[in-house]
Amino acid sequence: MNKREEKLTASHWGIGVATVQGDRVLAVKGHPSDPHASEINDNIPGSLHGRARVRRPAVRKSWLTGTPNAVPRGRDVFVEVSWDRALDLVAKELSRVRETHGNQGIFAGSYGWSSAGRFHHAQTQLKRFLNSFGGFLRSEGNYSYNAAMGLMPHIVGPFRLQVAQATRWPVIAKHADLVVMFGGMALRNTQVSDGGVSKHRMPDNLRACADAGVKFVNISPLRSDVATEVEADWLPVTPGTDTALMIGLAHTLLEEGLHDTAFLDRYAVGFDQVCRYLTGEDDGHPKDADWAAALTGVAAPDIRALARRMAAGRTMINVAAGVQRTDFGEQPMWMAVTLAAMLGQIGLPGGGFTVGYGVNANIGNIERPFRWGAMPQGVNPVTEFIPVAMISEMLLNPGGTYSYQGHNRTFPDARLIWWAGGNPFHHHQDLNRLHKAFQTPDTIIVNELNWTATARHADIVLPIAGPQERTDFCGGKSDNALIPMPKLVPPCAEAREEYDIYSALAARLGIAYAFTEGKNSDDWLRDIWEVTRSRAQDAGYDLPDWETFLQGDLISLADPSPDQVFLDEYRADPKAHALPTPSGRIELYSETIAGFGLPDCLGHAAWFPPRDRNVDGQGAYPLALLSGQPKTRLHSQLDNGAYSLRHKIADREPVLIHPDDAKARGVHDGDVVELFNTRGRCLAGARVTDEVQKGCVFLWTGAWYDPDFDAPQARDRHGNPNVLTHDLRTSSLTQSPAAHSAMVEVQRFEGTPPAVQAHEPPPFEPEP
Ligand SMILES: Nc1nc2c(c(=O)[nH]1)N[C@H]1C(S)=C(S)[C@@H](COP(=O)(O)OP(=O)(O)OC[C@H]3O[C@@H](n4cnc5c(=O)[nH]c(N)nc54)[C@H](O)[C@@H]3O)O[C@H]1N2
Ligand SMILES: Nc1nc2c(c(=O)[nH]1)N[C@H]1C(S)=C(S)[C@@H](COP(=O)(O)OP(=O)(O)OC[C@H]3O[C@@H](n4cnc5c(=O)[nH]c(N)nc54)[C@H](O)[C@@H]3O)O[C@H]1N2
Ligand SMILES: [Mo]
Repeated sequence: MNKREEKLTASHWGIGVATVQGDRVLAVKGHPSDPHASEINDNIPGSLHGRARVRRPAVRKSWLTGTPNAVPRGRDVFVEVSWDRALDLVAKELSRVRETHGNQGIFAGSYGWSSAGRFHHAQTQLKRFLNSFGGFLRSEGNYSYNAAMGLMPHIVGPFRLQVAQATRWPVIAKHADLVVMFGGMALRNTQVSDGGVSKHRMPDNLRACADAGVKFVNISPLRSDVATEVEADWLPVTPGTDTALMIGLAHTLLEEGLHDTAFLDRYAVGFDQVCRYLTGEDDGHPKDADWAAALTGVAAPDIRALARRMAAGRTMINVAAGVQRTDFGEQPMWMAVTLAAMLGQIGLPGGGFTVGYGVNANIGNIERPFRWGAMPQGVNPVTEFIPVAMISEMLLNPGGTYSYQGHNRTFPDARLIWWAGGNPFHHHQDLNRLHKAFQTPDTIIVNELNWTATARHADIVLPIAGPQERTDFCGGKSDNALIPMPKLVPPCAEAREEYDIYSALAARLGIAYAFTEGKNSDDWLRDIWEVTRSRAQDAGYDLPDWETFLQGDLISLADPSPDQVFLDEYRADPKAHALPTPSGRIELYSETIAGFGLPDCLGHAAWFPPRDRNVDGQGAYPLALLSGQPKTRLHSQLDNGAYSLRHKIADREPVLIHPDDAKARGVHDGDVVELFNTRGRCLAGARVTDEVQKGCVFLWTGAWYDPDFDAPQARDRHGNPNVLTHDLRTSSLTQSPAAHSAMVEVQRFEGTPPAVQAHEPPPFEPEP
């Protein structure tokens, strides 16, 4: 009998201490140095050793037998093959597509979070391999805060820098009176940070704010979008109407002379245009608090009172990323910046605006002291790209045109898709449309741990070793610690490290050296550690050698900027620290954007009604569907783990519904319900609660998509909101995903609900 050992493991949600016995991970608990470790760790053993693991390379039967359209992707059976066979098929197909369509025929945008780890990063590995092969068609942006990334450079500066420069929470505790949160600041989302988080600091930092007397206002359809650490006033708002609410607030400031003209004159451009819009000088519609009340469901006196309260003290305005993941999602951010400029506190400690507090564990809490080493991706000779959320659009309209950042562009023709480290059948909107789009390429290759819906839509599925089945190290993109990730157990069945898969392919394609530089995984890990070590030395830290590090505990470094205040230098000297915008100032009106002449994004922040409220003239569905990030997992990852499963209702994802909405539909807590609209339908488990605003339902993302192709609209049995969301982007400025803007109806499911099959492998057949 093997003895039990305790070893470190690390992930996007924190450091775990794993109990390992032989080839099994028995349990993973939080590291003792983490004051608020995430329970997502509890999913790891069940998922790592779950039935859904891809055990051998597998090929879709119709594709293998040369009749690729005989059975649609997503519905076909698979044939397990040897690694040699699978790699030969991949190499041959890559060569064929390159020869016939060029490298731009290979789409490897491959968006997704994959796993933490500096070396075994799925996208980096795939992109390095394809760059060695002459390049690939890429995607630009993300699903998280794409509208912010596309808009902010026009009006303030690069968004990623703003996140890193966010004012720190201890500064807010000391200086702020009020934090106004559009979309709340859900503690559940601060479990996670891209690349890893060593300590969950948010609960204690928020408690320090509460102790210091800082007040919070939660403007959100969900009461629980705010931590219990603080006492917040809840102002429920109709989803998608935050811009109108902010406009109403701005109008009150203007009407009552509470705006800071000195700040606006010195630090911003375009306030005149904003005033004309607020007062209705051009369109005859004054946009006052009464106007806003009619759109938002927030009473006019409450709007006026909030505006006065914001002007009365030091106020931080926060916008959750979810608020820009909506129709015209650029507008609430631009309006938040406008509002903050009117208050004149940008650059002061505890005042101004932030887009993104609460979006991850580290924003406003910690930053990395220097850049960690990473596997170099090489250079992509193909310059063609698509905005990330246009995947279905591209596949269904090769040669079609679209507008993006003021340019007219044409969709390329992607013949081969390769996905590694992401789950588009989790992350993309309107999954019935994506299912159609995924029928169009010649070949789809997916590297996966599990038989996700994306793997089931592939022609060739390559089984890969999981994060506990390979050696690596972790350093979060915005964290201050380095964590060893020793291999805990051998890879499941025939699963392989992705690096070894690409090395074997590179050898077949005659590009072995270009990809490997003659190194194996262990050589690369040492190289990347040495790069990290030498950068550490430049920053004044002495890191141990690789062996010592790998056998030791985490290494915590100092916080490089604990007193940071966003835009304080700009405030101190707006000439010397001019912003990287055309005017060098905050652009409340952008000549550049106005010059694009877009119908869905003007030269200043403006109100546009959400599109799904009136579908095809048939009348809107009555309930707004919100589908935020799940507390019990990371997106779709580890959905088949114990913690995630414990929270399901009747085996399905919980949907929160207000008692009045439930009563009107005869729905009781614990019932299986069906959510539907023109695009699709799914089953879910009803949780009746007044935590959610009346008129809204909240269905967490990440339940593995489980379509029943024999049911109407290929009904999903498990509760995946993306069968209901629309695939329209925020606007033609940034073409960002707008998942939070969908309308649905809900009914009780009568009869025996079909069993959920999402966590089972697909059917296999021997080779014909
Ligand atoms: N309706 C709705 N949809 C949304 C959102 C929403 O708010 N509402 N939010 C959006 C947001 S913000 C995001 S970021 C996306 C997230 O979308 P994704 O990042 O695509 O979601 P994940 O579930 O993290 O998918 C990662 C996949 O990588 C696999 N994986 C893990 N490690 C490895 C590895 O080492 N190698 C390989 N090859 N695979 C690996 C996992 O098994 C998993 O299937 O979803 C978006 N979708
Ligand atoms: N546990 C866990 N944490 C995560 C993730 C995860 O999968 N699991 N994913 C991580 C990722 S990739 C990201 S990008 C972040 C996402 O972080 P966010 O984008 O902030 O998270 P969401 O949950 O999409 O949205 C936050 C809240 O916005 C509210 N909301 C939605 N629409 C509107 C609206 O129109 N108006 C207002 N006022 N409120 C609205 C919803 O009530 C929702 O709870 O979370 C990260 N953290
Ligand atoms: Mo995200």
